[in-house]
Amino acid sequence: MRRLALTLLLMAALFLCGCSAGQDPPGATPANALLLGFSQLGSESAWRLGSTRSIEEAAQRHGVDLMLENANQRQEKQIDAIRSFIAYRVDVIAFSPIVEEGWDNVLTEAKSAGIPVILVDRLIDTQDESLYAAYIGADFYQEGVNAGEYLLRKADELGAESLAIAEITGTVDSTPMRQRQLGFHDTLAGDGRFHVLESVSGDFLRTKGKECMEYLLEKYGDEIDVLYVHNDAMTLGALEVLEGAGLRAGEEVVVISVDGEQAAIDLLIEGKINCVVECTPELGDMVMEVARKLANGEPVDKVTHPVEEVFTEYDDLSNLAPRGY
Ligand code: GYE
Repeated sequence: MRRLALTLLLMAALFLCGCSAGQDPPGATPANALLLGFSQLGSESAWRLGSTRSIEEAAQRHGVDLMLENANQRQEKQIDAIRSFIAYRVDVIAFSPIVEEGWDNVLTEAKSAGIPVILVDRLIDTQDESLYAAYIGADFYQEGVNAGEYLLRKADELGAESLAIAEITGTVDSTPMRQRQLGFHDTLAGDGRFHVLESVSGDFLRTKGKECMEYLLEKYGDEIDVLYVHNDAMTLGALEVLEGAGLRAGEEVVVISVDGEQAAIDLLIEGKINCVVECTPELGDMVMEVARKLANGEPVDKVTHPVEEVFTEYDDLSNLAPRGY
């Protein structure tokens, strides 16, 4: 009798969740799925929105259960999110660190709890490399080199003897800001044709890119020959100001941007931007693959860079596929 009641109960439960034993309902992650905690740093740009979407879609594709927290540009909120993932005992933690410093304590806690950590998109500055298992993200130094190499070619084509550069950087102390700056400056160093008027931070935000451009234009006026901007969002803001001042972007001012979002590619084709260095937000699949290996105790590569391109005014972009971000 007891057995019959149990069987009936089980059948009712299976009926209610609409599935048969051993199968999961379509679209649901299996009960024993890998649980990944991901702390996104914010929503500051189309790139960042593309990054969040890439992680969400890849988690679905790979049957990974995702706990996603958005820190709205605040490091303390990222640290809180990582602590909550540890308390929840997720299988793997991934996060995009807003700045490089200040992670040792919370990552030591993750290490003590035996939870592997993946750095996504940006790096951290630490003496203890064992605090993270893997980094998946761009080679930002190379992106800066790519921007510099384009400018060398442009200067040659123009036959320019002297070019004054204004730089709008990303978030101070973040990896892309530091490395995009370094790669660019190193590439031009020693070539007497170039000098940097000033570098100001626009925090990767369109509104701040606009403010920076207002400041630069007021201070340097038409002295500015080249504008190097660390992301497309800030470039879009800066272009509003240049155009408002009657300056022809792409002609009177050479504009170099980074990311490769659709809006920037459209402006490159229109001739208002001269060079867009690609940085892809499509890291989701790589993150899920590495998370799976870590959860299984398998070895992983410490560093994985996606393949990235450079788009310039010298290229035929008529067949470029839609960017998706
Ligand atoms: O270039 C920018 C975003 O970390 C690579 O962050 C990322 C940068 C990207 O806000 O648009």
